[in-house]
Amino acid sequence: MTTVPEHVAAGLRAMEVEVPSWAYGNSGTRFKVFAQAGVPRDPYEKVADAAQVHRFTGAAPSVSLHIPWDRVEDYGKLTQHAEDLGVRLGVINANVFQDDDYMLGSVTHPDPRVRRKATDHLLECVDVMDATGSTDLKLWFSDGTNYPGQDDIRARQDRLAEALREVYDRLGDDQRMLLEYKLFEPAFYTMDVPDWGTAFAHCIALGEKAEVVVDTGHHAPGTNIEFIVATLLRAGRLGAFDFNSRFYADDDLMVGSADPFQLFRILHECVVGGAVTAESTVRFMLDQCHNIEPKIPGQIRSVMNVQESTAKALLVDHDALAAAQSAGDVLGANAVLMDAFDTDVRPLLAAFREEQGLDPDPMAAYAASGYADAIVADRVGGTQAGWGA
Ligand code: PSV
Ligand code: MN
Ligand code: MN
Repeated sequence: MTTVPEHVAAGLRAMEVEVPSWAYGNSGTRFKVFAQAGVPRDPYEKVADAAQVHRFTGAAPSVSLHIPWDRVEDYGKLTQHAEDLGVRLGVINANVFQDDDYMLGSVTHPDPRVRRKATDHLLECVDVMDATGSTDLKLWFSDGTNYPGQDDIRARQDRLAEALREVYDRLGDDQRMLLEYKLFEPAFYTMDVPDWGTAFAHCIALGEKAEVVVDTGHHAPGTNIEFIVATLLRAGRLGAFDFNSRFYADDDLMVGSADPFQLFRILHECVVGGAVTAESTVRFMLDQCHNIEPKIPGQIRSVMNVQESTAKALLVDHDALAAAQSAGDVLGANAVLMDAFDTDVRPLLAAFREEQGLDPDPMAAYAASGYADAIVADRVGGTQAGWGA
């Protein structure tokens, strides 16, 4: 029987992955949405599916909402529903990118009427946080331009700063603003928050309650994401991750599927930076779509992938690493890291799950549970994930 070192168990207990409500709805590319049988018809059913991921992994106790995709009449009822199912509502994601008014931008739009409408939506999201008890507001803006000269780059930054300030000032003492950046798409010449530096600059100007979100799919190919993570952790401004995998752009594939080594390197920096502890305020979220694979198993697999990379990062021998680094032993230091990465942690994770009273094989346990058949029988006419809905 594999024994789980206590510091590894403590880190794994601290690694709580937040799942996105939109992962459970139908999704696709701009070419085709493939409908799957049994997908949720409303936010209540999305939360129910998210609860299955926690039931079998024990590591996904919260679910992010996206407003208006998950708008409901009674947020207290949805909060209670989540609690009844053993999970809680997490980050509230604003959506100012799916309205005709936002063609030229939302909070950076040249027209003050559109800016007002967008900012009002962000303020509505803070109201939702008050109702659900969510502590974090996540902001991603599709704002940007397609052509040089289309709009004034600096004026757009001023408009962005003004809107962020208004929303920041509305936050309660225990609430945070998490600002997400993205290099390109849907705008192709300039995005108004294209990179961590722009997000960081706005967060610094706003105050301590503003932190940066690193979505792993939002960088240029070859970008050293773990360096960004280390830098933000060092500055105390890493608020959260949107985890996913990509081969090309913002592919939103399962985290750890395209490049498990990159995920390990990112999580190593998180361990070094103290982000994988019970006291950490860094949120580890998934932002994925399961276009061709079944959605709940796709989420379970993703949580397991995060756990595997976390376990490997926790196994790094930090004393040996520090000794090799200070001795200038380049190959020795690299070997310490690679030893951890090359460890097969699956038996360790199986033992960890058994210690928690879980099935050691979450994928098989979910498949055997009958839940997938039950939702196909129960739910007729599932909706899209939000994209195009
Ligand atoms: C934008 O690409 C993004 O990563 C933002 O986080 C959105 O809120 C999310 O995708 C929607 O899936
Ligand atoms: Mn994202
Ligand atoms: Mn994205």
